[in-house]
Amino acid sequence: MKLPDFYQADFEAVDAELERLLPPESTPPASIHKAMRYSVFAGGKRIRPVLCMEAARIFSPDAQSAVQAGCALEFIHTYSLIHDDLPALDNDDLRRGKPTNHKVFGEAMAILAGDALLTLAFQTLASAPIESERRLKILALVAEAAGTDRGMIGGQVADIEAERKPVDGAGLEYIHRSKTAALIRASVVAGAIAGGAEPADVARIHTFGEHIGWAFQVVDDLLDVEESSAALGKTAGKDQAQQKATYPALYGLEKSRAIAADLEAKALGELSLFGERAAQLRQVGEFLVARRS
Ligand code: GRG
Repeated sequence: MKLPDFYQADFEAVDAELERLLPPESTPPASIHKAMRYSVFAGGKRIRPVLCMEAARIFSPDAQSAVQAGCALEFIHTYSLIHDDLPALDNDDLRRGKPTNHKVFGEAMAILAGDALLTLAFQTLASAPIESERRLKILALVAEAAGTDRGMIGGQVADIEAERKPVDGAGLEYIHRSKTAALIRASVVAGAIAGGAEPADVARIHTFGEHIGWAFQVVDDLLDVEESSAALGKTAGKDQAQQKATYPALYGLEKSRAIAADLEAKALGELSLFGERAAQLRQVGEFLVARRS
């Protein structure tokens, strides 16, 4: 799917901000800053910061205040990928078509680069140019989404514990909503709050983010089965090899595609009240679910 023009502009704004927020490679100790920068600039799609900016744009013409919050979400996302690739977790050599962080910098530095990016994320949120009450709300919701109770780490733990075991629909839903959807939901909710949305509108954006994030992970499960490693930029077929709990494994390909389509429809339905103001966020949502590397 071709990316819309505004996506390129958002992408460039995010990259410039990431560049500003990350210490230069020359800052001592240079090794950690090199490792952090390697993964942040390894070719990610910047979905989470773009979602954050586009959610903010529904409520405010100026998405500038959301760029910094969006970068914090990209730091958390990048840390999760670095740690997920480690030998103790997924043990992967390839990410975004490049050697994984620990393959280049060693395991110790990869662990520390992940830790440092998570820490920098909260430093970044704490200093974001957003009115203080709203900034605090964003800090709390991002911490919750990255955490253990229905957040990213909780989902990752449930994912590991479900390997090679039968998992039912409720268990699978918990994993996908926590491991992946929580951070995507936090990205749009943070953007909406940064843009000054009222609580009822924040709730709509929350439901949009939850469902589009869940659909995104169902599509990711499908891609792992349907695409090659070269097309994905990471090792394909790993879910089956590791007997992971996935939608195709539980429901088959056809039903999984239908589930992804239903989740997408539910997500996009939440935006209808915003009309044209949400046109760009809608397009990013569609891209997420239609994505092909
Ligand atoms: C290790 C704390 C910890 C958590 C790991 C999110 C996660 C939990 C692991 C990462 C691997 C994985 C299966 C992630 C699911 C979400 C997903 C599909 C990530 C890929 O996101 P994209 O497509 O990646 O936005 P790019 O490369 O574009 O940034």
